[in-house]
Amino acid sequence: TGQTPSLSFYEDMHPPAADFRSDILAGLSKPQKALPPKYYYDEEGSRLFDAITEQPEYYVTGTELELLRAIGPELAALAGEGAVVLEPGAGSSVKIRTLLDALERPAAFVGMDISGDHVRAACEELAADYPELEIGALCHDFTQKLDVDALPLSENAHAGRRVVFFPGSTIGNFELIDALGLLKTLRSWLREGDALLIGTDMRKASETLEAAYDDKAGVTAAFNLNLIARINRELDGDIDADGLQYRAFWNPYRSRVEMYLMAVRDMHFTVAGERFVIRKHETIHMENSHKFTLDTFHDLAAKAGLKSRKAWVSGREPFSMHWLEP
Ligand code: AVJ
Repeated sequence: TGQTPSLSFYEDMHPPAADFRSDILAGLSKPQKALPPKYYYDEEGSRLFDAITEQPEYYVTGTELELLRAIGPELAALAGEGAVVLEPGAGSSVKIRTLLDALERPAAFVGMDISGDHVRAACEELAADYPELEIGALCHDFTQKLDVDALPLSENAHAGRRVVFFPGSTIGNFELIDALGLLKTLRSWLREGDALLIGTDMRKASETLEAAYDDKAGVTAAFNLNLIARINRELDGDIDADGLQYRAFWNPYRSRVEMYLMAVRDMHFTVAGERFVIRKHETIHMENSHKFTLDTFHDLAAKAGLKSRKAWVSGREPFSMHWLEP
């Protein structure tokens, strides 16, 4: 219909399908049980994550948004007129809107996500509010090659500076070796003069960190236990969630918050027809959230061939935004 905002393009690059069953069985079979955090985000998990961002202890989302708003004019100056913003894991969210609003007449936005439906809906929502912007959506994941030059954008847009936007300290969820690989991938999308704008959470008092990842209202605990419920539902499992306690602790030696579910007693359970045992006080490793200093993040970026042009640190709980260039 004439009312539906249209995208400049939608391209399905057919990312390799994730295999929930084999990933979960493999994780539960490890000597240190572990569940891949990418499976947190089913419908209920996404709702619970949104609820986490509203908890008073979880400073990450609010702090980053505040910082992004504060540095808007500086970002506009660095990006110049007619920039092209690319966002992996995109984006009808308030963060991308804040960036687009700050920039001087951006030419285009390209959203990417492993879920085609999700990225398409998010980009269509954005298109409704940014009629001047060329907006494209890509169903794509990081492990796939991407030739940005070949995207069906206008000549005018291709001439603009590329700004790859990767907020949320998502980089912190990867093991450092994988974070390096991801930075190299993002770097490969950039030409001379283009930039990666990335948000990274910083080291701070352990009390602040442990509270942020184990809020009083129990939302983060529920977020973790939701993955157990999903396994029970989708893989015909019988894990007793009441026998698992959520624990988050700051590991200063690895500069990260580590999140676990710990068994309060021995439990036998079945998932997808396979039998498992978890012993009292044994843990399932759920997620890591790495925290950086400006220096440790710059060192990592440098290994990926990215130089720091500018970094900003939020006023209250320290959180950083980095403008990196090839
Ligand atoms: C969205 C991955 C950045 O590590 O802060 C928050 C995920 N997990 N609380 C983070 C998360 C539990 C979050 N990231």
